This record gives sequence, structure tokens and C-alpha cells, in this order.
Amino acid sequence: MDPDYLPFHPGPSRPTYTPPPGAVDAHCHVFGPAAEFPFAPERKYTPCDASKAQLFALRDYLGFERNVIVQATCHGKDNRALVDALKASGGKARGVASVGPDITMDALTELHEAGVRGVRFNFVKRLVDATPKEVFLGIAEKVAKLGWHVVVYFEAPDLEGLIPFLKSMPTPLVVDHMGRPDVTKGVDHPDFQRFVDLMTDVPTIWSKVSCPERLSAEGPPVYSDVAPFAKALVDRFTDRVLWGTDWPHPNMKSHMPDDGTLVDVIPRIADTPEKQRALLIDNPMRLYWG
Ligand code: 0GY
Repeated sequence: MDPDYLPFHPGPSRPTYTPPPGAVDAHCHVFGPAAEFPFAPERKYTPCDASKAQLFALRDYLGFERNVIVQATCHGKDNRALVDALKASGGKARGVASVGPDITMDALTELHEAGVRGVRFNFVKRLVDATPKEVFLGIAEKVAKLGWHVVVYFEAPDLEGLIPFLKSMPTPLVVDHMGRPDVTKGVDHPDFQRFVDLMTDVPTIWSKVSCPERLSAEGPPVYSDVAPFAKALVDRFTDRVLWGTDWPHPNMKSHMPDDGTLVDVIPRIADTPEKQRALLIDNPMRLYWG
């Protein structure tokens, strides 16, 4: 583990908000254990171990039924820890993998059988070396044949330049963490409105309304400066939003969130039972278990 790496919260509080039965945590990771599933040599950080058993225990403790496990960059394109967790979940987890351009249809089919339903393209420079867009497009064309989607992670300043690429995707697209807006600028700022416009223009683009702990300038426990951004997307694109804990919260520097208080943010961004059902059950079930 890196000397400045913050491990996940050892004893999160029990949330006050009770998710509806069948709720899905649609963004979380497993790390290692490194002794069994070593981290990738090209990784940009070395985290603590965060095992499938710990993830499944947290899922139950917080009141969720299912997980979508996203391949983290510290494992590179070696999806073995992800596949191991998916296979152990008894059908209660689906996955998003990371693959290279040489991936075969047979290898993708094997991932599909394990429960993978998407690939992640990462544009965050502190996490990965750049991949040419044509390479990503080639991968997207392959996974489209399996009915998968693409998850993209980028930061707000990169959105404008990425729009033509995002619009060229042959699959549905899920944007991590609302495209990481600068929340100090406000919901009405052209930067966030650019993202809203993109979702308006392209009805196959979805957003995770997750990670207040990463985006907030105010900080825990309420993260009230992030809620208006998430609420704006939930209100407007109710059937294209997903929510996740982001456990075990890689690379947090300011603080380590209490997962219970993150769950308590949900009713402030999805303020009716109908919106909560869409966000936590109907949308992730359609995309990952449909
Ligand atoms: C997240 C965010 C981060 C890391 C990764 O794959 C990863 O390493 O996604 C981050 O450092 O912002 O969504 O987990």
C-alpha cells in the first residue's frame, strides 16, 4: 500500500435511509487480495486489499442486494479479481472490465458468462497512460456485439474535447461521477450545462450520480454542495441514472467517507420513492441484469 493511501472506513455507520428491497450499488471495486491477485505493474497507485467478502458484507450491512463491480486501474487489464468476485456472488454482482485492443470475442464471451456487461475507458491522467481513441472505438465495436455498454471516466475540463468521441460510441455510455464537475461553479455554469446538454442530445448516455466525497468542497457528512448536481440529473434523466458507493474509495486524500452517510445522501438526490426505485433498482437492473 502506498504510504499516503487511505484505507476504507473500518466501521461505517448504519444508514438512516433504508434502500428499497432489491437495491443495487452500481459502482464499487475489489482490490486483490494482492497475494492472490497481484496489482498490475503499470498501476499508478497501490491500494490496501479490499476483498469480495468485505464488499459483500458491506452490501448487506448497508441494505443493498446487488453490486456492479468496476475494474479498477490498479488491476490494469487483468480482470481475474473481478471475475473471481462475480463468480462468488451467486448472480448478485455484475461487472465492468478493462480490456485491450487484442481481446478476442472468445475472451469477451468468457467475461460475459462470468457476469461482465461493460468495459471502462479511463481518461483521467493521474490514473492511466493515454489510450488512442481509435483503440477505444475498436474495443467498443467488439463489445457492442455482446450488447454491452461503455463506462467512461473523465474530468470536467476534458468533456468539451471528448464530445465527438462520446457521440461516436456504438454502445450505450455510462459517465462516471457526473463527469466530475467543479461544484464550486454551480449547476447553472456552462461547464455542467455542457454535460446536461450532452445527455439531452444523446438518449443513450447515462450518468452515475455518485461520489459526493470526491466532488465536494464542503466535505462530510452532508456534502450539500454536490446534491444539487445529482438531483438535477435524477430529476431530468430519471431513467438514465445510477448510484454507487465507490467503495473502497481509491485515492481519497481529504478524508475517508463513512459509507453509511453516503447512503443517507440518496433521499436528497432522489426525493420520491419512484425516483429512488428508478435510481437503485429499475435502471441498474435494466442495464446489468436485463
Ligand atoms: C473511482 C475513482 C478513482 C479510481 C478508479 O479505477 C480506478 O483506479 O476508478 C479515482 O481515483 O478517482 O471511481 O473509483
